[in-house]
Amino acid sequence: MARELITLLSSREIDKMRRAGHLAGQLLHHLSAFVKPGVSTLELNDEAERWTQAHGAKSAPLGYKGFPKSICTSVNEVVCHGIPNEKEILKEGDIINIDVTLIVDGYHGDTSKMFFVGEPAPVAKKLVEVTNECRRLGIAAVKPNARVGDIGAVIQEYAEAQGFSVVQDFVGHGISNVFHTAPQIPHYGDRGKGLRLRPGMVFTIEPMINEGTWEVDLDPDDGWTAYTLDRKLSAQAEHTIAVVEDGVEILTPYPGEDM
Ligand code: EYL
Ligand code: CO
Repeated sequence: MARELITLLSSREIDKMRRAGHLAGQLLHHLSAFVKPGVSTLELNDEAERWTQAHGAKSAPLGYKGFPKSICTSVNEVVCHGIPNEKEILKEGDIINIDVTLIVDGYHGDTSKMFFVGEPAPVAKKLVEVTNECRRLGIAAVKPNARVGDIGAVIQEYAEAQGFSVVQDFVGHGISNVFHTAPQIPHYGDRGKGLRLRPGMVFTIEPMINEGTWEVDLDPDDGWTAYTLDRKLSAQAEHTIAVVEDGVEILTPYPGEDM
């Protein structure tokens, strides 16, 4: 495997990542109050864009590779990159991932979280809990001298032990003053393999966990929306993290949660 150049961020740059990341976590928390039956995913998008501008930040997804909206809203069988739409109305029992990326002072904070619309079915509740635990375990594997494969291994082992599958077509990514850069962070793999982690590396961990098959299917019309191939449920949880001397720092904390 070819060696890639991985940028190490200075503590000044990590300060900027922290400011962008904390604001992104606050935006997710703000949007949580709007998630209820009868609300369209476009309304969530428009509230996100309004709040982002009011806080002096910029939405990174808007216009990125032609993406048409400010956030991704991925409901039920949508794996990721769902496009907010006025005709998509949340209903009782839905699960939705809201994925936000803010730019503050040139640096990016990228985070996503699952929300329940009313009361979830038991399998939906378990899928979301397992997905949150996958993210927690992946983050807990991060420290200097650990390897990228350690992250994927703990996520894949836990998800599969719980009877679910790990999406392979989308991975975590380096992030800084650019939205997506090296390294890639698969949410599957082998312990002890891959890039060795060093203080100053900053990347996302964003496992997508499926109820059924891990295979995905891109929407042929919009070219963005990824569905589960079997149209069973999918969930995702994302943080931007920094490798620090004594372990890991979550740069996108969700207010009131330690993860
Ligand atoms: C834009 C562009 C196809 C996002 C993320 C929006 C989506 C699909 C072409 C990653 C990659 C968000 O938030 C993200 N990762 O956590 N592309 C993204 N787009 C887009
Ligand atoms: Co994201």
